[in-house]
Amino acid sequence: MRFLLIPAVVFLSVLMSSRKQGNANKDKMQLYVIPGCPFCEKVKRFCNENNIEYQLHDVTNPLIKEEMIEARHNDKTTVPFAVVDGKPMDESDAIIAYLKTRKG
Ligand SMILES: N[C@@H](CCC(=O)N[C@@H](CS)C(=O)NCC(=O)O)C(=O)O
Repeated sequence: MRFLLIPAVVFLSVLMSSRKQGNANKDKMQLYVIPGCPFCEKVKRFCNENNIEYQLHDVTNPLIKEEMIEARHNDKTTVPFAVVDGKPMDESDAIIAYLKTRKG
């Protein structure tokens, strides 16, 4: 019986920790960028200076670009594009303005 119990406990704790990780990533701001884009850099700099976590996605990868187009529900392809608190947002100044409102 003990032989079954230990692997079961290990399996469950790994499962729980991977779920926590999944939720953390979902809550994190998702930031779609292209390398060298000054507007993207502005948003990244603001986040870095204010300890706001984000997950970067490079839309020079066609699959990532497709994912961004699906997420934003409009015809725009400009970056930066972000999903913050579940909300799709574009325009660097608008993204920063929104982040300022949730800093508390
Ligand atoms: N006003 C926008 C400008 C964004 C912008 O022009 N981004 C360029 C890259 S630096 C872009 O996405 N160009 C590709 C395109 O227009 O599809 C902002 O502040 O976010």
